[in-house]
Amino acid sequence: LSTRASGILSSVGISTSDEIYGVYDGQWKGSGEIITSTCPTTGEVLARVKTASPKELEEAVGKTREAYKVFRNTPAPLRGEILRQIREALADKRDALGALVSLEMGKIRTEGVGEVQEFVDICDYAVGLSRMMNGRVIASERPGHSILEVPNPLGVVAVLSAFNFPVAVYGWNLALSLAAGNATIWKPSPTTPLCSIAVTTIVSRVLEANGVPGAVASLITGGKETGEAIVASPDVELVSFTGSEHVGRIVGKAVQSRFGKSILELGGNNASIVMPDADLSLAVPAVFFGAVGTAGQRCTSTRRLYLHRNIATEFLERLQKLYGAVTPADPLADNTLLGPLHTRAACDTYEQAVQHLKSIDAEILTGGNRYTQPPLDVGNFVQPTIAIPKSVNPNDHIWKTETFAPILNAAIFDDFEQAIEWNNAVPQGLSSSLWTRDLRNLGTWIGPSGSDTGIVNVNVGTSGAEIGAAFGGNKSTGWGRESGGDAWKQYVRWSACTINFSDAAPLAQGVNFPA
Ligand code: UN1
Repeated sequence: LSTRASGILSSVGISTSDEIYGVYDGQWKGSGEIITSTCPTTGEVLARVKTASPKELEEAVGKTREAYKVFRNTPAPLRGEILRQIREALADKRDALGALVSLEMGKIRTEGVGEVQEFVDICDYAVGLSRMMNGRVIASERPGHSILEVPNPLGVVAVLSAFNFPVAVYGWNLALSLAAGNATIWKPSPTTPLCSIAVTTIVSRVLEANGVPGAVASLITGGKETGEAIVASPDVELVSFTGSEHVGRIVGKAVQSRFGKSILELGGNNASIVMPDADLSLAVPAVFFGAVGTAGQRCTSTRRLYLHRNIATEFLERLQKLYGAVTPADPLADNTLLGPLHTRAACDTYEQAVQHLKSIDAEILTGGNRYTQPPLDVGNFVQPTIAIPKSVNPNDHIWKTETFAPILNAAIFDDFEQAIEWNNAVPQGLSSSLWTRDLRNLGTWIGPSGSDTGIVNVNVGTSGAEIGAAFGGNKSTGWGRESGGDAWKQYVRWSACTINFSDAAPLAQGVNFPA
């Protein structure tokens, strides 16, 4: 193991020798298949992780259920106190964990650290929530009656997370789930097991120190079969899945067929619209970050750019300048803005998308190639790309497909209504962003005839949402909501309780039924 990698692994408490356990349900274990964690920058194998055998998986689900039965009786503010300690423990390791994200996933260091910060933020939020998950008292139509709406813990929450946010998305789910009194089982992406092991090590220590069963936050690394078994398990009340539309469709159906609950965070195909009155000194760098940041691997990444004819030439010139100055490099190094794609397969997908653009005679303004020369050839490096497809028809493959790579497709519009129509015409509905200083455009954009996405920004790029509002997308993005806002309400089971404290027992709606 390189000193670069071993330093980071030891700083987060991961053993740098032999094979390591990838399962935790109160105890660390793993006697199933081995998965490897590979550094996307250097190609070096970072660790070999022992995943759950089918029997261990069954056991872990059982232990998580048992843990829930204990934890649901812990008063919510005490659960909040445990979350506060988890927050402190994470914040202590913010830089080390951030570096691990950068090492294993490939995003640049500041974004890795930012992701841990996002977990810290949602813990703060959930600490507050633990004293505010209020039910309601409703006026009854019957004398001497009261109606309550009572939130109780839901059960076991499975979190199936993706490689691109290997820490924060779990954090959103864990924090709300714990505040609500549930137990979680985390099945991370098979390509980022180390991030999940490092996080679970931190969380489990806090749980154990508080005398809470560790299986309140279980971890099961593994591949497709492991995911399928968890999704199918009647012992899992809620499946929170982040990933592709293709897999999300399968997960959604499987959970629905057993009448479980699901939260789906699927594809994004996010557009920025730039109006002629926009402040380009803000809009150009924001589009640059949205499209090139995280090497285009956020579900919120900017993939479509709609420019008003009056500013299009100037905008593209300025944007191309920024693209021209980007040199891909080690994401852990200071000043790097562009790291590698996460896998080799992602480079192939990138190349196919560029090939397709060429086949439809799109103009490639910049980029379009993979880096095949040393030292970058050992990593998954590609050039950030801006293309101008000939067709502006949003139903064409190139506009309606999410490619998880730094490829930005641009088109020119003449009127705002046209741009909104293009924004809304794709299957996905995660994020969108309008650049304008005109209040009238703003009002239209956030109103009934405006953007149909779950995240609708103004003079803010498509990516990089804070945790305070609910995060999620509409249409084929899956309609799921996580993180802030009212998202916590999905992590509890609601009971409508009618209570009669009178000496009579009248029926509702005045129904007469003498006995
Ligand atoms: C994701 O890409 O799956 O808004 C989540 C953002 C981040 C979360 C992205 N806060 O870009």
